[in-house]
Amino acid sequence: MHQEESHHDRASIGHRREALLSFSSAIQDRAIGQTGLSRPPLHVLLTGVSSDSHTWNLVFMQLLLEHMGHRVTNLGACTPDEEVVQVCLLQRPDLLVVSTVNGHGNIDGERLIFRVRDEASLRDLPAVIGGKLGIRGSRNTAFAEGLLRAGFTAVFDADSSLAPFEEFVKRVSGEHRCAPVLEAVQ
Ligand code: B12
Repeated sequence: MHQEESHHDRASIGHRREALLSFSSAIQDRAIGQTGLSRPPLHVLLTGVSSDSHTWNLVFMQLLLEHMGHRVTNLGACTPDEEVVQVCLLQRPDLLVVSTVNGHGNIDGERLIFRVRDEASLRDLPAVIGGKLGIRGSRNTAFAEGLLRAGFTAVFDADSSLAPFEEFVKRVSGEHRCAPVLEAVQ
């Protein structure tokens, strides 16, 4: 009787797993259909920088990306650099989005992206930073060049509209899929 039950349990777990898989693929199809995405959603890793305790910027960015049809892992505020790197290595997101508003973003962001690019397998990961990059208001754009040189793929200032960011995400979604991790053998 006990054995029968466990056989039954296993069968029912199998059915449930199948049902879940078809459910999640239905959700994905629906997401693609509803958002007009012609490709599967991106997995976006969203994070604040280590010193920044602001959270509404992260909530806003998560909602924006989800509204575009993408899947977001939000690491929240004050995330240590090492945690961002480890989650990138473990989860292999398609895009890293760093949001910062406390004014230290140009310093913390530069240190973070140096650390990310230190990992050979994360060198090509599309990674952007945006928000209030410093404490110079509209002159924060001056930080963009340094952040790009440090390794970010794109930099967005809070004063500009979100359209360029949305365009960028669409480009990543169309042209880049998370490649299998194949490190170049020299
Ligand atoms: C609410 C608030 C707080 C709350 C935060 C509560 C919370 N849970 O988040 C509290 C009171 C805790 C707080 C604390 C501090 N704050 Co404060 N805070 C604000 C305030 C009033 C609103 C921020 C907010 O929630 N906005 C709503 C969200 C949705 O908008 P957002 O953050 O601006 O994000 C938008 C853009 O920046 C952009 N964006 C953001 N990230 C990204 C990323 C990408 C890729 C893209 C494309 C766009 C983008 O898109 C978003 C939507 O438009 C702002 C002033 C203001 N009016 O902006 C100051 C402000 C951000 N804070 C400021 C400061 C200095 C601090 C403190 C350092 C103060 C202190 N001395 O303790 C601390 C932070 C300490 C720390 N370790 O970080 C300054 C930052 C200075 C600067 N950058 O020039 C501001 C600008 C106030 C000011 N005018 O001086 N703060």
